[in-house]
Amino acid sequence: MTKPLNIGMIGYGFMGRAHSNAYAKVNHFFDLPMRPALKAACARDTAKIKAFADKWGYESTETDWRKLVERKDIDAIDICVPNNLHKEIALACAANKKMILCEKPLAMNGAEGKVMVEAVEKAGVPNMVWYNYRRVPAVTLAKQLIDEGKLGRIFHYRAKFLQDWTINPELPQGGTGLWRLDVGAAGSGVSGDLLAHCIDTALWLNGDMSTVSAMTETFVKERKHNLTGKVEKVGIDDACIFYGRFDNGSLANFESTRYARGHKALYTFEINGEHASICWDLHDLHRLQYFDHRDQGMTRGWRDIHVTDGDHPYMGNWWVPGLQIGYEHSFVHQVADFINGLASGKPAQPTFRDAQRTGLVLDAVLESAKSGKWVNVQKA
Ligand code: SOE
Repeated sequence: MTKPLNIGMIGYGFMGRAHSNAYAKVNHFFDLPMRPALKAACARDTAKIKAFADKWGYESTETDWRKLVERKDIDAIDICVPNNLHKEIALACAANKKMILCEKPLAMNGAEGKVMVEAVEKAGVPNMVWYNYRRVPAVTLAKQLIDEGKLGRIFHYRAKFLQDWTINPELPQGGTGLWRLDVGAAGSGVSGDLLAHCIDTALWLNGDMSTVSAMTETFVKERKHNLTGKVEKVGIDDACIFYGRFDNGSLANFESTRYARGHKALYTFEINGEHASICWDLHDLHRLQYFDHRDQGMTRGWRDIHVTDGDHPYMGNWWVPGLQIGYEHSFVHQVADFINGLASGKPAQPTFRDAQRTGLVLDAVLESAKSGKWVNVQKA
């Protein structure tokens, strides 16, 4: 029998569903030495967590995360709650020797992240942060092409994450579903929520960043707060644009906003190297655009790679060539990699330490937006 990996899930929102789905499916498609067992789901609202547990097949429920973290029958805790709770829960997990799979961003800021990295490393507990887009096969293929040197020297890295769901000034902030608008719960706005993804992918594909210059804007300055019932100042950034330099000498150009009418989750990146360029687009996530200047002149042009062949990353585990997969599969891949990392002793990335690099870029971006000056990125 495959060994169980007993999961305790904290939270039941969008990410609670995405991760639960991954735990449930992963062994159907990947040959792994362990099988996630959905042991317990936890949230304050008894009725809601019972309904969630029932729907996704969790064996039991808890309404106090501290109890869950202390349970002897749990191996790994999945933190799927607003960002302001990540640190406290992660520290308790480390103290109780639980593995941790933490939703992104790792923490509210770099200072919190540092404490979390130290705690998990001191306790020696396996840890990972859910930057899932690394495991979209087309993005993983981009990584392979870059690592093989196909692009040569990199000149430009351009990324955007555009949404449009907060344009309505009547939309409240705070509470279930809307905590991302509440600076007290989220720490920041689009920078921590959306740019965090772009930065994680960029650091993975193109290495560390040294310096940034940013600007942010909050278009709607006040919103009703769902928890207090009062109209309160909005503390998050609604939009953030920044430039920067990578350690390899290439230039960074990043933008994210929730005010790009018509765009729902348009995460795109483009990388320009001396020999070749790569483009990727979340709305068409199973494709990778590739241009190679070394191709024969007459037929040189952008290739539209349908990333569905058996030799493409992860794809040999799914259907047959030509049949694409989607968003939820990136989470399945991340669980598979986490389990293989436990077995091999080579931890799946990003660990807390790796994700802290993104946190430090975010700190520099927000500081630069505030001061109007270029800011150096601290080294993790
Ligand atoms: C916000 O709308 C959001 O759901 C983010 O929180 C996720 O991290 C991102 O992947 C999609 O957009």
